[in-house]
Amino acid sequence: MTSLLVTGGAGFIGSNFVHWALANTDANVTVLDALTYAGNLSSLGGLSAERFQFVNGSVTSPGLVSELVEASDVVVHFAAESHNDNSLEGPGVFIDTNIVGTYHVLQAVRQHQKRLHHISTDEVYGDLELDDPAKFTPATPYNPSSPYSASKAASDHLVRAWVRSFGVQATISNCSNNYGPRQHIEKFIPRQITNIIDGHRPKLYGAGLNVRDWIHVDDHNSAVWRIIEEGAIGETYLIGADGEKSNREVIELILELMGLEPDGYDHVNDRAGHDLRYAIDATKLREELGWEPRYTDFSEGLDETITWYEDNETWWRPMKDATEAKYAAKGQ
Ligand code: NAD
Ligand code: TDX
Repeated sequence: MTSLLVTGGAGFIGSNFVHWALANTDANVTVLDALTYAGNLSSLGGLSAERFQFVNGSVTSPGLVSELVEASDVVVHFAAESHNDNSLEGPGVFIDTNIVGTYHVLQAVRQHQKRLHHISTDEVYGDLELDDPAKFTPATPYNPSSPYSASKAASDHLVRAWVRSFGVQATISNCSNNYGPRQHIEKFIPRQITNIIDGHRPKLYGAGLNVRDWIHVDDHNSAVWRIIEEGAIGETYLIGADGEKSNREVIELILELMGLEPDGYDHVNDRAGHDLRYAIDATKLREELGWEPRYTDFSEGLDETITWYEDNETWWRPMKDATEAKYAAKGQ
């Protein structure tokens, strides 16, 4: 039986990965998570203690990371500061967690000769024009725009260097925008759903023409598992499910699915340096590893996600006022 060490497992994608892995594999899971504002222990509620344990700590603590890596077979490294808007307000913690934290994970897997899968983002490639037929591929040059994406790009480079220079057994995946249950309400889709539940109008940055390539979090995680099992060491796989939509289209769809007029939203201040469009070409993952997404109808996945937030107000309510106060101070 495989022992997984999942860093950042109390966050959005990590917690869904833990639920997915316990349901779909026979692996044991240890989560290492610092429980920052983005970590939520209730996202890991109800899991069997026979196959799951939680450790409260940081990837920036080398001794703890080394001890936990030594006790595991495979490390799945999700832990990161993940929100672009926060990286514009305070980039320092992005450098510490995303770059220095990844360095400590790499040193530990190097020392103990363990398999690593590094979770990254399509944002490392910068952005595309709206009318550009191109999509990101593994050959696209790195060109990150924000402190967040630059810190993730740096972490990818460290992983590649540790593979090449020290023979670390690692793979990397760069995924597009995820949606689904347990996503922090600072992010676009859950922010708008919870605003509507509260009787407030959704908030669109600028004109809202920016395009994101949406994928359901369970599809991201099934791809991660496929790469852990069958990916070639040293390779990078792009994960995406052909889900390009403008932000305006997404907000209109959320309003419609929640029974409101599609024009019932406000335009607010745009994000500084706002990337225009992301789009993933996942041919390598699909053809070499035979992966396929399960959620091919965005409207259906979005509807399920809306239902999750409607049914789980106790999960998000404690964060709502503080999250909105931060946005209000920036006219967003
Ligand atoms: P999230 O912010 O919801 O969760 C991050 C988790 O990491 C939290 O539980 C937090 O407590 C933990 N964490 C933060 N600093 C830590 C530290 N120093 N030590 C240990 N734990 C720490 O983020 P997410 O959206 O779930 O993203 C997870 C990963 O996936 C990140 O690496 C992110 O770059 C990547 N990613 C996210 C998306 C997306 O759409 N959300 C898309 C592609 C890639
Ligand atoms: O209220 C909002 N209104 C709005 O129009 C918010 C919060 C966002 N937006 C826009 C900005 C983006 O164009 O919606 C889009 C999505 O925004 P975010 O949810 O902040 O995601 P993004 O910046 O695209 O980054 C996400 O995808 C890639 C994740 O947060 C990253 O962790 C991941 O790497």
